[in-house]
Amino acid sequence: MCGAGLFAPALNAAGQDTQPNILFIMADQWRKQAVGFMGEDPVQTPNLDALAQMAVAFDNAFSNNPVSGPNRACMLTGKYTINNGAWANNVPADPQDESSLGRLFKQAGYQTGYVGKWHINGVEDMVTDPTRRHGFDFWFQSIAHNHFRGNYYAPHISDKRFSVEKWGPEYETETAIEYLKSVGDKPFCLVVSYAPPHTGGGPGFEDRYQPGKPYRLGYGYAAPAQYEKLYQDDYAEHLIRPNILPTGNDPRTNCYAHAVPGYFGAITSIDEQVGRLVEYLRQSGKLENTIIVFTADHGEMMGSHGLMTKGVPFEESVGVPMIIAWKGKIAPARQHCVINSIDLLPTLLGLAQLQIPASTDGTNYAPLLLGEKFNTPKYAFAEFNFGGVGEACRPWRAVFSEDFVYILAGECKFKQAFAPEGYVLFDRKKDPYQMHPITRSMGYDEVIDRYHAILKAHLEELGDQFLTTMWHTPTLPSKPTLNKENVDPNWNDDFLQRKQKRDNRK
Ligand SMILES: [Ca+2]
Repeated sequence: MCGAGLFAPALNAAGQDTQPNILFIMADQWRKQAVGFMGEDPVQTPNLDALAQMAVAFDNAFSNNPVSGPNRACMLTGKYTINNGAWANNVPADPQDESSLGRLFKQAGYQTGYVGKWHINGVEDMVTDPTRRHGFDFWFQSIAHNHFRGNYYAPHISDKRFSVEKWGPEYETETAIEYLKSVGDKPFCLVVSYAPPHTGGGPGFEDRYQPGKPYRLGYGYAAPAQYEKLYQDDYAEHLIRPNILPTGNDPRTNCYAHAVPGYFGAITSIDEQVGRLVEYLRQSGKLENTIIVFTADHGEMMGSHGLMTKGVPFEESVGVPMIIAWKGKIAPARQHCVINSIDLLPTLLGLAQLQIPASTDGTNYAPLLLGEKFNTPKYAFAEFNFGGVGEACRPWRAVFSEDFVYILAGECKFKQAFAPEGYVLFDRKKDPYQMHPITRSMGYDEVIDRYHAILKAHLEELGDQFLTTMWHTPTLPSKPTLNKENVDPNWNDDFLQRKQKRDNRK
């Protein structure tokens, strides 16, 4: 408990003198199916299962833009891609954005901290310039995906990056707990952003490869041995989802089986670290006054439809875990309504009774979480343009409800699922594995028309010119139309030139 005089700005709209703390935990490439209580993947997450017992856990949470940088920008700003500027990996989100998690809680008098992977500061993601940290004061950034020997940048320790020989999630959790000890009784907003279960490289990955990519040892899915041992079944023989395309046991071609121990092992290891964080809050007496979020930037296909990683509109790629806990305040429940990554920011502001900027696109779900009257959104949206700058444009736009997903796609590698006109509908309840694409004259024409109109209206409202510039366009643009140009207009051109030079040397 703190006296209001210590941090008068922390008084919220209701005049409360104690603000709830925020612990925002995210992982990279963690699909929603890979949480134990969901009953889908054969994965062990006892700590998240326990967290869900004191939380609202959303079954239908969707990444807005299922690739790293873009969806991190969506989560932290509460804005759609078109409005936050991060349209591909390595394109910076506007560091001055007025709608930004760290900045808004700092302005409200919170101690703000960020531990782990960032990836929204463009090509030079190591954030040496404090004005580019979106309001986070304590800065402990992990760089790239060397999960067993992480590279870190922490200006209070060194002005240069340094590496630490330890499993990243474990080290970062220790760092986060040290930070929590340092804030004392002041309200905090801390993001802990784990880089696994995303693929990685460096020490510990020597015998790994990323299925679906050209055979190259030294990069792939991995976790400390004790966690991988939990998942040594012959997954090539026992497909974990019916929509996986079996490709045999050859490690050079197998879509997923050789990735399972590393992927699920990393998940179980992070689950243990989430447990440590929650336990610290419990022991320090802060659990009842801390809102805990667990989510991910996007999912992982893991062999479904013959695909790995993300970037596509299928359930495994866009579906993310979303657990929001506030012990004693939020009644535990499983929620089936749709929710997007951009809704987290306004929801946290709503729970803390802080003002939500007018420019925020997301919806405040706080009333739903607190059992108050709430007009539940019926639709969630997702999009994709590029993976990284300079990569092929594979754009699509999608609208989700609890019942259906309707997708429009331009040029993309999964086009076999689509009608020649570039659309597809899936019945999410009857066909959860999306093995039966629906096009016209299959009894769903009214639904197709209705969802097309909803998606079109959404794109028009945003000023997204997808329908005219990307859908059915032989020459795709080098970048999508944005309402908010990023603050370094030359940054991306410079990157493209450097990439071109590198490619020419190969
Ligand atoms: Ca990612």
